[in-house]
Amino acid sequence: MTDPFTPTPDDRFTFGLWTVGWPGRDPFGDATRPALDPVESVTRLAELGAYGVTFHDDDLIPYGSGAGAREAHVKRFRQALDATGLKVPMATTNLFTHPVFKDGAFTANDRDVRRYALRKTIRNIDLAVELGAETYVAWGGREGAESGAAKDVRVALDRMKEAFDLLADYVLGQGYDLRFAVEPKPNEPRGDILLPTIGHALAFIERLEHPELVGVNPEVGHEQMAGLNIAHGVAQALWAGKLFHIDLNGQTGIKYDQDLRFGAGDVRQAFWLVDLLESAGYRGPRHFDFKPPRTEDIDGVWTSAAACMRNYLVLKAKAAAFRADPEVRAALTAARLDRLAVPTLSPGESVTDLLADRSAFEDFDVDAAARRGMAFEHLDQLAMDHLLGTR
Ligand code: XLS
Ligand code: MN
Ligand code: MN
Repeated sequence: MTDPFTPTPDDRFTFGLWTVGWPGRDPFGDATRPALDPVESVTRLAELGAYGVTFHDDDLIPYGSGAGAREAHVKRFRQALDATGLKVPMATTNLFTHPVFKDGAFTANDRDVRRYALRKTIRNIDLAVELGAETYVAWGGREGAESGAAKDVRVALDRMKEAFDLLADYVLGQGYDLRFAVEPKPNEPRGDILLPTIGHALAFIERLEHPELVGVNPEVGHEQMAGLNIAHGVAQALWAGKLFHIDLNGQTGIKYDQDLRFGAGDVRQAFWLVDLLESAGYRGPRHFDFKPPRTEDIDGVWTSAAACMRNYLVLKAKAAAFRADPEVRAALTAARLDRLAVPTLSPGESVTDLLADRSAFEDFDVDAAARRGMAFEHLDQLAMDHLLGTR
């Protein structure tokens, strides 16, 4: 019997080259694994059933490569893509490793650094489009500060807007079919990062000249680093029509960015997130941005990558079983989810009508309404039973 949790390209699972390729260097220790050739990553990920790969410019073309070397790296990569059928739905820029970006890229205090960051980004946008990418992620890891006066946040946001406006103009001018996805993160590597949460990013996007070209790329662990509920954040992004991409991984609470494999960490939030993505009909790639722990050798890397996809498919099956369970349907009705879907005012009803409605206030039995239980615990326990495999 085939394992029902074996991924296929139809599942649209994608991985960053920097995820499986992470050699395990952290602030306290050296690399524990050798560098991984992007071509090997493409081959192995295809064998595991992935749909595509994504990259930062410097993951594919080592920083500082000359024109000839650059061309050779791209050619080998393209050949591996052709041989395996893997796609490149997204790409992004490394604007954080080189010391020149120590005070940020689009919002660095130094104007020449900002201009360089824009050029580096545009160069990789051209390559991303050539390779078929539809989404360009922008994670501003170094856009931030460790101290108060060092960054005038309002002015820095002006510069951030300037950068996105310019990039949107560029994409439109070139006739590219490419949208941007801002990736929020509250901190690390900066003490505080600008656009720290999904909500901050959504508000920022509305101030841009081309908001239609810009959405978000929420990362599970990043919202959880801020103590937030990732499923709620993603739901708001969906509500705003702004879920352009997603970074799936695992995190246990408010601490450093753990980048655990998807499903590890807060498994309940992972369950609700998969339930949301699947029931909302999210069509984009399911992109894993995780780091196989530095305890692992290369076999452990592929075990960890395969587990990201397996856990997604297991949670997808469990969420579907939860939604299809007749007792869950009854519990949803008992919890009055159907009532939430009914608009608070009737069609055509005005505020004057509401004020005239004595049943809404004067005759409303507040105490009786306050006594009604919501029956949420039963509903949640059914979800727990599905998740734990006891239903
Ligand atoms: C780091 C981010 C990064 C982005 C892409 O915390 O998750 O990997 O996804 O630059
Ligand atoms: Mn992360
Ligand atoms: Mn990420």
